[in-house]
Amino acid sequence: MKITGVEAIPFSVPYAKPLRFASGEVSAAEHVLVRVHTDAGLVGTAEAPPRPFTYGETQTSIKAVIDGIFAPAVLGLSPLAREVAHQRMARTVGNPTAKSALDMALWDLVGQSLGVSVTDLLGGFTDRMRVAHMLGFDTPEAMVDEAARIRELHGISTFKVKVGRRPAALDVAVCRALREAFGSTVELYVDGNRGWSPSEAARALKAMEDLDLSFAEELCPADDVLGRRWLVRQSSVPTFADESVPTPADVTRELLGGSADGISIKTARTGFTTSQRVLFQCEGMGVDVVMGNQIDGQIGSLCSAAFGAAFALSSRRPGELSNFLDMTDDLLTEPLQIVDGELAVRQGPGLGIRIDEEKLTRYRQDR
Ligand code: MUC
Ligand code: MG
Repeated sequence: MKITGVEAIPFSVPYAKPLRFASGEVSAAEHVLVRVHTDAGLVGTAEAPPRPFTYGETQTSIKAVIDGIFAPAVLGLSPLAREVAHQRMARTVGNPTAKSALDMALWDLVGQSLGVSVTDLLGGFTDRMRVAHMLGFDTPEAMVDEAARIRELHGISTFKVKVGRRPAALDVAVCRALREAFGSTVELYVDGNRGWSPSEAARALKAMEDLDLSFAEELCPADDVLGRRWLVRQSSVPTFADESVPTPADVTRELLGGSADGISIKTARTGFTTSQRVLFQCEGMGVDVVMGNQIDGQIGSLCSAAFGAAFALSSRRPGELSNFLDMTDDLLTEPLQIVDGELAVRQGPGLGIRIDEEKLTRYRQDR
């Protein structure tokens, strides 16, 4: 089987409710659908969600780098030759989301050709993931209402609270309101998206000391090298690295430097091949992971779940797999369902993605 073509299709689906956080805001899923065609007639599929404010990629840049550089680099290769594809793509630095979508589409093809799911191909640990839901910036009342609604509708009881506003008292009030409203029936953790300085983060963590937070993600920027180490040393909760660790080398740097205790793995930015490396690296170093969300649509969430469920360590914690609930629509013929706080992995073969062509025609932006 050989790769005969790669399509990068920009599409946009509006959000019902924008998601706001310290580094930006998302009000439409302006993503790129990636399809890898083969001479066997099989098509591998994945989606690339650009986050310009985080990695500098845009919908336009992702399409351009795939059309102009990555597609020509993989044409004629066997989808099994993922290491060759990666070696060729690695000549171009950056562009993690574009590379990852292509990588996941290749794994989809390998799974399809063998007749097995990607979860089984990777590790086959379980067939489902517990789900954590992200609460974007709003008033304490609105965020408590949102958590109650999501718990009622989908049985989700783990919430990641977006923090990093200034003054931090706004976010402390939200976390306190959530804990008071739900007591010990919910798990809470926070994500600052680099919004605070190390000293602001230290004060905020101290003010939330009694709230039983499971961990705190990316409270201040990785470039605050000494400040981050200082923060980690005194933090009463484990600190996780997210956008500071887009590569395995970054993971090494953050962990060995004492700047993080755990790692967020996002298939949108490390695909399956590199996510696997990061996961094994964390396992080898005895470090916790969480399956994060790059504000993926249903295709991306399905990919995260497929990876998370494949391994013991990545399925241990609830994964962030519910951002698609904020979208008005999506491209799958069979929408994802979160039931009793869990998302089941598609049984495949491959990733089990089937695109509704009528919806793609409606939302694609290149025609
Ligand atoms: C998160 O965990 O930070 C926000 C920006 C991004 O790249 O991912 C989201 C969620
Ligand atoms: Mg994060």
